[in-house]
Amino acid sequence: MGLAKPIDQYTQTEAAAAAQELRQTLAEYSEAYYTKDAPVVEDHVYDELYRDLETLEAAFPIIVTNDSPTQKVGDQVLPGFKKVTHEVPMLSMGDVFSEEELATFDNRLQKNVEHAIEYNVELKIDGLAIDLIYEKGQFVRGATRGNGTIGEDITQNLKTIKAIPQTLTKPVSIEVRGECYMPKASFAALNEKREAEGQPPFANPRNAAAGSLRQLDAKIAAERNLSAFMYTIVTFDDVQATTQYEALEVLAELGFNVNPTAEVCHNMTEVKTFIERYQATRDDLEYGIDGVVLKVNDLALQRQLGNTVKVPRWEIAYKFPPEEAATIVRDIEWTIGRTGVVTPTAVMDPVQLAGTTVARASLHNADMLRDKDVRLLDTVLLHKAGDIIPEISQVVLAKRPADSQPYVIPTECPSCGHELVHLDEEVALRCINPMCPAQVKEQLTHFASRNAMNIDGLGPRIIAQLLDQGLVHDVADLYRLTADQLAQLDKFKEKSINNLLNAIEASRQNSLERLLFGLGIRHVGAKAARLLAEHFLTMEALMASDQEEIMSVDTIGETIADSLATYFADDQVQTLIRELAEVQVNLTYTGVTKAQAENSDSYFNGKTVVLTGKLSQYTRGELKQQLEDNGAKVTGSVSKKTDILIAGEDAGSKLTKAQALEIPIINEADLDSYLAQ
Ligand code: 1X8
Repeated sequence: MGLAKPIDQYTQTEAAAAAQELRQTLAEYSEAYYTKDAPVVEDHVYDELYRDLETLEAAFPIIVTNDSPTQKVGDQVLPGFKKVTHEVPMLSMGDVFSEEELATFDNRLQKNVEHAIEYNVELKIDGLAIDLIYEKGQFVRGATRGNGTIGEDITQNLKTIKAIPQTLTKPVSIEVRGECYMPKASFAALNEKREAEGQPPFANPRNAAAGSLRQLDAKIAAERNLSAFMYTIVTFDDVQATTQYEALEVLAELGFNVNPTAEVCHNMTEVKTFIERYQATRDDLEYGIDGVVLKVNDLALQRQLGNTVKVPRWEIAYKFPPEEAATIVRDIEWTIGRTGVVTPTAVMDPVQLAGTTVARASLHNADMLRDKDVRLLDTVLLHKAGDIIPEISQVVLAKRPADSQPYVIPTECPSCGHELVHLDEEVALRCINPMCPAQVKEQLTHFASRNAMNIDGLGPRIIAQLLDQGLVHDVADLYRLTADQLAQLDKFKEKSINNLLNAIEASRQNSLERLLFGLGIRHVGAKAARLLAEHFLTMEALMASDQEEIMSVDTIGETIADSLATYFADDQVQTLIRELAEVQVNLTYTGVTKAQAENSDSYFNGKTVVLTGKLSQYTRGELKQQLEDNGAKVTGSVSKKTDILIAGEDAGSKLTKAQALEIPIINEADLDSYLAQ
């Protein structure tokens, strides 16, 4: 017994072979124990082989198979527990993962039934199935599901759970089933304690509940704060219930803990509403759920429908998309942004996570990578931050390969090889080579983007080609491009060539703020660019100005002033600006100045305006700008000081409030005539 040699002397191939052999042996022993009721080895033998398998799989996570006994929770042999036989087998349940499959389930049942089928819809608790037997009102036996026919007697552990009554409210004999679970709060506290004591944390509440029920020492199980919901009456001489919903009421009357959320649904629309409600609010529940269970409510109809070989025909689980998933890190990629910041991204085996396939997750910066200690070939748990962005929550240390090495953070730019540095006290790692090709590509993309020079059709793919073919080195080169040169690009025909040349041509006339923003000067966003352009009017004036004058501009502070000074002091920048002038890019402000706006004879001059609802002809930003150019002050909320509300489609509370305050309201359709006034 035990492994043939120390784990660090195994190659992956040897480990895979040894693990496969162990799985086969364990499956034979398990079959003998459960199904044949004739154990061929003592419990501790099984146990040791199981641990050997765990050791191999922990050292080589890649060799783990889905059918490995280590991957199953709650249904392995529990050495040391007495076996029990379930007179009524504990079946598993069919499951579906989409509304279409659920509709198929319903249609199939409905075909054999004259009237509309009612479903009792219940939450699917993420825990372990348990079976409880009471005689004359006294709890006498509690068991796990095991393989469905033979389970383990865990009466002593279950007796420690407050939600499981020792004595019922009536002296009846009854067998019931339900789910034992660990509340989220108990789980968090338990893991905190385990980590403080240097023990490995449980991966999730379900594993923690399983691990607790598996304790031979009931004192330990007692400390784990488990709870339970009961939902099925298996046998009961005094059955009064005719529906599943009534059965739940009977269970509650007898003193069982019954989940309060069950609802009778009369059609699939009601079922869908139930599903959507709990999918959206599951995080607020104090226990984990992984779906909902639909049960034919009529118990007589349940009996009539019966079971297939494996599962009841009258119930189905609708499983929520998983909100946490485990996968293996294959690579860590570094991308270089336009300001030279390099960002690590974990590239992983694709997994399903909350409804999408995920294969990449940002690690944000080198510090976070180091803090989380993510390494190549690590198994990691993923979740979605704010329900959208995939994020690595933790490394599963138990599955880290034995020969794993800390990930070495690069010291050189992966694009140009220039040394990477931390500027000031920044967390971000930067490539400070201004000629770095990856940065130049990002800079050009930004330059052409909508809020900058707005060159339609000049996206990252075209820019990459222009750079690769050496047609462009910096933003000034864009204005020297010819039709012949563009014809060299992949799939670029006359029409695309003309469109792009026209878009580039048009951008020469842009007002200064677009160029200032497009240059990508650190800390100079679209808003600061506009304020600076409006104040200085020309690039020349801005470049000649001192810090003090820059900081005199409303809301412009030292950070921006410093950044501009550093930027314009650079020889290469000065050359670039000269080149832009040479290729006739406009370097002056052509927008409306504050003074002009204040003197505007527009209807909106001097008025406080609020925008609400969906606009179709303008973006919010565009309309706000235009109103400000007309001398208006645009604010966010309606008050007595509001002069005008501009309301688009589907306007909500702001519209109601404006109506209540009798503030003039302008629809988008009428806006043009007011703006023309
Ligand atoms: C499993 C579960 C069921 C219910 C809740 N949570 C579960 N994990 C329920 O019926 N409310 S039924 C069930 C099964 O039959 N395997």
